[in-house]
Amino acid sequence: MMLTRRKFTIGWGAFASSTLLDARFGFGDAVSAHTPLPIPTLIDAAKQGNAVNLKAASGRHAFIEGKPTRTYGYSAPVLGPVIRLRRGDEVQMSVENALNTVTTVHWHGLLAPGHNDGGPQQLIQPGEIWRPVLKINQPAATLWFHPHPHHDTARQIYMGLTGLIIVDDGSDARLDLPRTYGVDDLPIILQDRSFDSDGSIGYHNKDLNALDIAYGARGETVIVNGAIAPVAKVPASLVRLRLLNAANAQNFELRFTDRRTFHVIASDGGFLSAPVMVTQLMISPAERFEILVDFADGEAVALETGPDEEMGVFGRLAPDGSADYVTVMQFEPTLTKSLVKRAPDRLPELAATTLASAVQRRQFVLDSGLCAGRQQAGSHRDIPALIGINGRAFDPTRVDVETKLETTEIWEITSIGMAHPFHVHGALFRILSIEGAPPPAHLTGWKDTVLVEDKAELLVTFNQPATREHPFMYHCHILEHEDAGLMGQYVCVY
Ligand SMILES: [Cu+2]
Repeated sequence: MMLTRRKFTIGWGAFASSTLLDARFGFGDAVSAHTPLPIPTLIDAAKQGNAVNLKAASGRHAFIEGKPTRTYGYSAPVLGPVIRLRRGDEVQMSVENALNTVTTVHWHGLLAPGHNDGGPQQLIQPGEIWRPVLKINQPAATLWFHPHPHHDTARQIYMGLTGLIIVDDGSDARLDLPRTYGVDDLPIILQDRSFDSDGSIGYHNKDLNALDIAYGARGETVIVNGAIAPVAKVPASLVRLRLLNAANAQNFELRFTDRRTFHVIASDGGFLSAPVMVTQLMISPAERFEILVDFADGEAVALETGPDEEMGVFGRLAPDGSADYVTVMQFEPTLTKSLVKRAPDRLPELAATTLASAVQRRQFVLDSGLCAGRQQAGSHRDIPALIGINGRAFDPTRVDVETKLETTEIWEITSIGMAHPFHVHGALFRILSIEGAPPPAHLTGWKDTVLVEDKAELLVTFNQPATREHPFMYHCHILEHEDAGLMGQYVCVY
């Protein structure tokens, strides 16, 4: 029932119940925010013998002061640690499932074989421990990890199961980038939640209705690292933000209140070839961007997010529908520490995209069943006609695509009904075209997730093996779409 209410607060904000308009945690109420930005524990794998233990368990966390609620986390009440892994290392992971339900852990963006990828077949039963050995062999990047059990991914992530991975290849020091974790190198995990009046964030699969699935779960309150409108005290210098959109469905349209420019230096798979200066940045579910923000002027400033333009009237965040932009978090520069002063002019060179190498062109039509009145529309108006890819819903027993190891292919993605953030496991891609045009500069680097409004062409590189027993997934990262079947699977062999 709670999701029905969420739908109305998002879609028909003007009529939202006044109980939601609690000024203490309302959007746009920047001046009242005092919660310090929570900084997740850093696990530096190399400093502990490249053995990392994670425990997925339920906990309690007060998003709203004095109103703790039931949550899930990895070795924490909510969210999880930031794990730093070094390129070239072999890491013994151990994931204990202390939940009372089955889970998996997917290393999103990590280049690992299918049997280590943590997809829906890699189930960890309650009480069991999964012990994959991860060989880290990819350039520096910000990745993340989250559950992937089919039909329960959305709920488990919503309850708090999300952590970050930093792949370190030594380039931070070479490029003199901000790199002091928790000081001038900050993880920024962006999510949105709906809170009941008692502060709880219940999410019940059985209560999902057709519209919840169609639009994905969207809340009226943005949280950053599990806190509402937190404040980060930062040095009055250049600060690196590792942005992750870990929302179930919401696109964030980020800018600073004073419209300052900032540099985008990396996307999902690693560095861009040069910093890209922007004043606004859209980040869709599962995407990561690393940005450099200059706080040398010592002025406090807020990061804010605008309406989700992909959602039309459903994209407004403010509970009363009044504000276009709402506060995500604040930054308060302190003059005591001054670290890196300026952004580098150049970053590591990116390989040119060579179309000639592509051995296949494939088409993927993502349909969330939103187009009412289509031929295949069901007899009942509230039930989406079809949620699936190329006319087929996910079937764990069916392999949809067979790729060859060490080849590249052009994947043409078409969205029907609404914009879908398309994600490929086990591979990185470059965007050849998006909405009929070459990609904007900040989307020219390596990616594993891309928001497709109408159409995108991707050059996908396959370097990781996956068998029929442990195939890779490709899917929409609106988690309710994924759980409802907007997912396919591929193998990758010689
Ligand atoms: Cu989707």
